[in-house]
Amino acid sequence: MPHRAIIGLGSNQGNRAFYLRIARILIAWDAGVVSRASSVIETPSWGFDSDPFLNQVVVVETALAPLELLDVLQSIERKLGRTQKSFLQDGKPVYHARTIDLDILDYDGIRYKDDRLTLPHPHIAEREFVMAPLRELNINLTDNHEDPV
Ligand code: PH2
Ligand code: MG
Ligand code: MG
Repeated sequence: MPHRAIIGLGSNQGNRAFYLRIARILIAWDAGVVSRASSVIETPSWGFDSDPFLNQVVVVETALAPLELLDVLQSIERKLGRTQKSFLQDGKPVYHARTIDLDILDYDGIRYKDDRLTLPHPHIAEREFVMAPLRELNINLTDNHEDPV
């Protein structure tokens, strides 16, 4: 039975619309059916000083387990030229401009946490660039997940 994963796409380097479009195609190729897609919106970079982003949220019906899906998404990020990973410095995230960022926001509503992946994505509620596309798709991820992960 397929699982429902919700994925956030972001790009703020190079031909942003092209990277989002190719990412959707590679997701459909490697991960499953892209059953829904929000509009692509332009958003100011949040949490660091950089160029504006194009952001989008898609729903994917996938047979992959969460960590398999993460492997596939990271491999697509590498194929599309993503070079640097975000990391923590003194407990605060340090972000870089990127050709493509693919984040699993939710996977069947499950809670999960290890070194590589936290589900649901911990910063959904505070990020308008994620909340606006979710509202457009009528998906509410924040009510189900009120307690901190
Ligand atoms: N992603 C980040 C940090 N800041 N800002 C916008 N507007 N869009 C993003 O996708 C984004 C961000 C970390 O992944
Ligand atoms: Mg991100
Ligand atoms: Mg990411």
